[in-house]
Parts: sequence; C-alpha cells; structure tokens
Amino acid sequence: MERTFLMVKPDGVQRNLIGSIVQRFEDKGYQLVAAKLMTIEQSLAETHYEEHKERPFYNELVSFITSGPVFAMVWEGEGAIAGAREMMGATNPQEASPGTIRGDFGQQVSKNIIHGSDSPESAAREIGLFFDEKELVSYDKSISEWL
Ligand code: RTP
Ligand code: MG
Repeated sequence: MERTFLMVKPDGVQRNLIGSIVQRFEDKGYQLVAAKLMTIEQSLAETHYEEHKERPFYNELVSFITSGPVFAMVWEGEGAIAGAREMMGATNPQEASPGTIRGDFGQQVSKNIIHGSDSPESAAREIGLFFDEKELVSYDKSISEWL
C-alpha cells in the first residue's frame, strides 16, 4: 500500500475547500493516515521547496505557502501517489481538466489549491518533513461492523 503527502495550500484553506478536497480522496477509497491544520515556518517551506530553489518563482512560492494555514495530510491507497496527482490535475489550473481539483477550483498557477508528492521518493521525504512517525495512524476498516 502506497502513501502520499497532500496539502491544501493557504488559498484552499481561505476558500473553505478543505472539506470538498478531503471528500474527493475519501470517495476515491484512499484512507486517511494523518492530517493537521498548521502554519508552515520559513525553514520548513524552504526545505520542502528545495528542488525549486533556482526557479524564478521560488521566493513567491515560499512566501505564499507560509502566508496562512495549510491542511497537511497523508493518504494511503493503491497507486495513491500518481492517483492523487491525476485527481489534482495539471500544475496550472488553466490547463487542468474539469473534474480535477485544480481544474474545478483554481485559476492561477501560483494559487493552485493543493500540493501532492510527485514520486515515491518525494512522498517519503515530505511525509517525514511534516509528520512524526507516531502521528501516522494505521488501521483496518471493517465497514460492515458499523452499518
Ligand atoms: P506541487 O509541488 O505544489 O504539488 O505542484 P506541482 O508538482 O504540480 O508543480 P511544481 O513544478 O512542483 O511547482 C511547485 C509549485 O510552484 C508554483 N509554480 N509557479 N509561476 C510559475 O510559473 C509557477 N510554476 C510553478 C505552483 O504553485 C506549483 O504548484
Ligand atoms: Mg511539485
């Protein structure tokens, strides 16, 4: 079972999209492993976006992601890393298909609502940056018991 790190960015939190976004991943059948509302410190933002350090939008990116609370999550599921990226849509909401999160909710590349890990390596790295091992909750869903 694969785990991925997903995060509702400050624009998504401000626009009350946490619930809609969580709903999509639950509907897909992925399982929530961890979640928290938090404000990202400068140093964590710089580390998280290290790969973009030389890009012209790096400063804007770091300043945006630290500008207000984010909703950080770990989700688990078969093929969840690539699957969640598909559900997010293209980086630029102008190019993201309808039906995707960015396609349905976004307009600007710098305010594209959600972050998702792009590979198994970045998923492991980002989960470790944002969560302690003890915050990751593994459990079996025996749904019939509750119905
Ligand atoms: P993310 O890391 O947030 O999940 O997005 P991504 O993989 O689809 O895109 P990535 O290439 O990793 O870029 C990280 C974030 O930088 C912002 N960006 N701005 N102004 C620009 O041209 C530009 N290009 C990228 C986006 O907010 C993107 O999510
Ligand atoms: Mg990325």
